Amino acid sequence: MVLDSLSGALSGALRKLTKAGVVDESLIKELVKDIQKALLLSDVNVKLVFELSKSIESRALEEKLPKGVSRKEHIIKIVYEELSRFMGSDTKKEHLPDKKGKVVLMIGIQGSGKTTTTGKLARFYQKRGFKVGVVGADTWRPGAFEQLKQFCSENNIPVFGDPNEKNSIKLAREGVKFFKEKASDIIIVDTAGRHREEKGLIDEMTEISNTINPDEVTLVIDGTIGQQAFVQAEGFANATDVGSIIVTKLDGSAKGGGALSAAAATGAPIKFIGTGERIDSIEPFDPKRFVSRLLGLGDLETLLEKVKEASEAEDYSKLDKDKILSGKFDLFDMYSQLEMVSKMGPLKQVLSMIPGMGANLPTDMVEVGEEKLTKFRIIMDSMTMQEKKNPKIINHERIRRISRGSGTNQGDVKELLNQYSMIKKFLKGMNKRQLRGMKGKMPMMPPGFEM
Ligand SMILES: Nc1nc2c(ncn2[C@@H]2O[C@H](COP(=O)(O)OP(=O)(O)OP(=O)(O)O)[C@@H](O)[C@H]2O)c(=O)[nH]1
Ligand SMILES: [Mg+2]
Repeated sequence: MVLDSLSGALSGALRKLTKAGVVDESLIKELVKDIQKALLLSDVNVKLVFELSKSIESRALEEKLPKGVSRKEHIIKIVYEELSRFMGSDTKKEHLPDKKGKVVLMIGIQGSGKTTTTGKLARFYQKRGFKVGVVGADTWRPGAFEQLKQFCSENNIPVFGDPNEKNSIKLAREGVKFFKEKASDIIIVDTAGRHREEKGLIDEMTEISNTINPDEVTLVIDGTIGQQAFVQAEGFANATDVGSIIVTKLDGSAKGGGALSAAAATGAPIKFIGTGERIDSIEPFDPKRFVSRLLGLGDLETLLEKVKEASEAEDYSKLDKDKILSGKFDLFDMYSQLEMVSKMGPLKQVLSMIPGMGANLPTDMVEVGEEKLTKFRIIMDSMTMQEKKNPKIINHERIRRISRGSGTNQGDVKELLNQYSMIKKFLKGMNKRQLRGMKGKMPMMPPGFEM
């Protein structure tokens, strides 16, 4: 999951609280200390950590307990609220374009992820039914246009550009004009991150901005730089009117907490986060949901949204949540499940959104790639209907027959069956109520969080 270690440490701190006998001042202080430690390890700025812990501590000690709420619940709520605020829950953000022909200018330093994020954003809007257009106005990076075009072409996202044109301002102007004439809903302009000198980069960015007059300037920041994000964001904000921020590479970054809190501290809303190299690895950033996931409280809404999105993309009417959760599912279900999950992103990432899964996901839940899916399909084609409906009957002899019939080896067939029983066992163990109870405002407590 995104920010694995921070999430583990924070949910560990909360678990300690819920397991404790009495809640007194020293316990609260210990909780605050644990949270401080977790944040500092994630490269959050010391001053920010200090401010946050002070407000958690004083609220936890001084606030009157609302009726019907236990002291522990109240403290968890405070931690949740304060951390959400810390991640920018007070800033207003609208993820969908608020006007037709909206022009978004992407800026950021070299390698921050502008080009990748441009494609991801275009895909995000395209999936939601918007007509998108992408403009490549990076004339500095060798092969910049090719990179952008290649990333977008898989999904038929139209890209405007010219690898031989050296004038980025002209490209930006013509590209925006081109897509406006095509009545695009949203036009995203990718710019250069490298330049001979920093001043040149800022000048070019300002000139492009003045020429195309974007509705929104989006700053892309590399999440692996941690609290340095603040200085970088301030630098850009001084030169241009930064309307939103996207923090990338939060997958596997140990400093992600620092980057997010630093970006939030600039006051510009963080609208999206990048969670991988694939075109679908982008998530709208909602501090409340994010923090609830970070704390191991689960984020069912995001999960359901993703499920909905994937099933809308193609019709997976076969998918029956109750059937899956009860563990009574067959190889057909597994296949459509895996197919859907592969559209949503790594399985582990998806599962981490289920309340209670938190950081305690089984590490052997492997990611199933496209290639493997194809192989699984071929193997399944060589199975009888009975075998697909009831994989239990597949013994050694049948495995041999299936592998021969599908031109795969026996290990492949066994892998498919292992995958099946692992997922089945895992889903069976999930409590249905865990999924249903998440509708309220306060996130549900995972198991082991006795109140
Ligand atoms: N793991 C991971 N990698 C990312 C993410 N976003 C971007 N990258 C990778 O970061 C590298 C740089 O991304 P680009 O999109 O080319 O960055 P850029 O800002 O356009 O770079 P310049 O054009 O040189 O300024 C690429 O290898 C991307 O695949 C992310 O969210 N997660
Ligand atoms: Mg680029």
